[in-house]
Amino acid sequence: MSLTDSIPNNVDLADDRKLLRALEKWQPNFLEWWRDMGPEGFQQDRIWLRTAISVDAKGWAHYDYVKMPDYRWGIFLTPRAGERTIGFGDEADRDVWQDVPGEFRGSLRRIIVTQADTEPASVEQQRLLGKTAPSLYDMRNLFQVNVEEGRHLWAMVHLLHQYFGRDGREEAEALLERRSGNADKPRILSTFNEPCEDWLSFFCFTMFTDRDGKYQLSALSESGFDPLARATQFMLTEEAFHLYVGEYSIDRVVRRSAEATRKDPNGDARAQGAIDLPTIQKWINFWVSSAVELFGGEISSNAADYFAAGLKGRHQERKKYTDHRAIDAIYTMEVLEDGGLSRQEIPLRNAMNEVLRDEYLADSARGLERWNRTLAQHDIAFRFELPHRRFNRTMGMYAAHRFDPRGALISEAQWEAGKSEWLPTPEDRAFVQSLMVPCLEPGQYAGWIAPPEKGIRGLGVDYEYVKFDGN
Ligand code: BYC
Ligand code: FE
Ligand code: FE
Repeated sequence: MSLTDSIPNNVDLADDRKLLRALEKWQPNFLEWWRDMGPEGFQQDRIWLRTAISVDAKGWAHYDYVKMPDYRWGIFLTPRAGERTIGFGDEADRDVWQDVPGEFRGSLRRIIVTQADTEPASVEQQRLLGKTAPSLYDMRNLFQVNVEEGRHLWAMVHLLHQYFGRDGREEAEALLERRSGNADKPRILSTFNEPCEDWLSFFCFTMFTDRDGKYQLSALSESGFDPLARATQFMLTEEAFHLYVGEYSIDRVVRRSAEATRKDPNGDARAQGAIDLPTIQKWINFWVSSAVELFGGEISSNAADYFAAGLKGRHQERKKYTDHRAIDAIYTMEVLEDGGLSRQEIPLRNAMNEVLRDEYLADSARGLERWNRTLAQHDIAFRFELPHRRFNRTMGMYAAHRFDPRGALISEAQWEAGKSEWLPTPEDRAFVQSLMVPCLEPGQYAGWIAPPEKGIRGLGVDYEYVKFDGN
């Protein structure tokens, strides 16, 4: 099979010898990275997976059993809809760029590398989870997410190779060399160095960290650099499933927790082998507060520069906004002053990280409401609360002080007294870990999670999503 066959694409790879050669050199290194740092075990098993094969909205994906190293990681750009102009910033209304403008080369490279780095990082973080999968259905979903994050890496590496010359090729190599959580060569962004060692963490990751992905990709899909806009637009089609895995799987955990709470004479879900609701809340607090950091500083000249240059817009910039220049507009935020919080007006362009974080938090809150409806249906009084954006920060202007989950300024002593109520303790982690036993018969589900109501694409919940014929 020729390389052009093994890389499904709509970027005319076969006609671009130089690009083809560059990707040909990178591909074996990617595969080596996948074998070393991708899902441990299961590489010779057949997984029922979705593969992107075109950009046709009605039929872009193919579903079949595939061994993960044989997955066909492709390169797809959403087709251009007519002539496009830059949607925002100082360059608004000019033609979009088909090549990298010299003056923005450094910024663009940095944005693309940062985006790219998160994709393999997440695969590394999740690489041991297959061993404790609560069902074949869940295992398949994990691997589906993993191979697609691999494709997202390909999408960004394609841009680096095609538009950034030698620098781009070097960055593409470096993306395979950094390692999540490694002290000497860590991944770029904080959350992507956090361990993700249990399935509740995986579901929180896909709910909250992949959701940062959704909003960052959405902001980049507005970009004046057309190839980036089109690449990220297509990535968003895959992203929807990752978010579904997070939101729906947590709903299943919540359902089981609610049932167990009702069933136990003392209302103790743990005694019934389920995860109790306060523990789930702690996981939410941890992963939300970690994901919130990924939006960058509240007041950011980087963000202002990216917006001014037309590189990174707002979520649904073209659809939702009318003032695309945002020159005179202001954003009011609470800043720390004289040991307290006070409202301050910030030039909107410098607050673009905060604008995106607002969208993110509102969307996350919607997810919590859904789980709260599940609790209400089970006659449980407990309600999940989204932690405040100021809670548990290590970066940005709120990092200098302590805040409780509702955003109130508290002392170090209050923080020390409260934190074991708010965040996972070693005991909580040990408990959740104790539930992580593999459950690998078709149709069987671990006791801490309710089975899904339906399987993937009309298949049953008892379908053999993974065939163990490799080991
Ligand atoms: N960790 O002006 P500031 C996804 C750095 S997720 C470490 O505050 P800026 C996915 C920053 O680089 C989406 N460092 O921030 C999800 C800067 O460094 P320098 C990923 C951080 O630049 C799940 C300094 O702090 N995509 O796709 O406006 C599975 C101050 O910069 C962090 C993107 O992120 C952090 N959390 O905004 C798989 C899109 N935050 O200049 C995949 C591309 C900030 O001092 N990235 N810093 O060296 C960007 O647009 C921006 O770089 C950021 C940061 C939004 C990340
Ligand atoms: Fe991704
Ligand atoms: Fe994702």
